[in-house]
Amino acid sequence: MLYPELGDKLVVTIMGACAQELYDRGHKENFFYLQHAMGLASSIGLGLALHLPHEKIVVLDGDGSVLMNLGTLATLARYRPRNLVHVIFDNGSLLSTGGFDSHTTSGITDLAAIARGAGVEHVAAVDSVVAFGEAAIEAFARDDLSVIVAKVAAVGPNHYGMDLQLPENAFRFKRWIAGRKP
Ligand SMILES: Cc1ncc(C[n+]2csc(CCOP(=O)(O)OP(=O)(O)O)c2C)c(N)n1
Repeated sequence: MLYPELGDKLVVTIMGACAQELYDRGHKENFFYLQHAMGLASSIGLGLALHLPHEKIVVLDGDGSVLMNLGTLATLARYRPRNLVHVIFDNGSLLSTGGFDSHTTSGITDLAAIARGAGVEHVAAVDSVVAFGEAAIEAFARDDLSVIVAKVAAVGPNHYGMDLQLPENAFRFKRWIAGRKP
């Protein structure tokens, strides 16, 4: 559902299932898959958003990754980039490394509540495809920081691997940005 909307935006994903699913849909030069640095996709997204105010930045994140860098939500709220959409796919699991339960399992930790408490004004918590689509459309149209926490099943791709290493992805992503007209 998201993929057709991402062609003109800077997209940063976490590693693992999220990156693989986007890559398998068809890589684009405006996609950056942040390998290894668990939790920091939204921090990279914040840097991009602040320095490229004319671009729309989309971060595709996971619950385990956000839990590893919870301070990111407070930092996002503090700097409030108007051009950043932070999507957290909350599958309650560290799916990419074997499917261990995360703290959001069984309703223990509520990431949307944490985002609101951190000071993010526009937070959507969704658990259906339709509600997700509506939240995404609103967030892309909104001229303000948006966080979407989407409850999803802990189901991922049946394979991992990309013909694109992190440094090459980073160089090409940077070139794509440089080639954009302000
Ligand atoms: C600091 C650090 N610890 C552990 C890992 C190993 N690791 C890679 S992906 C992942 C799970 C990510 O979970 P989540 O963000 O919920 O995404 P999901 O895999 O469920 O899509 C882990 C533990 C890592 N890359 N970095």
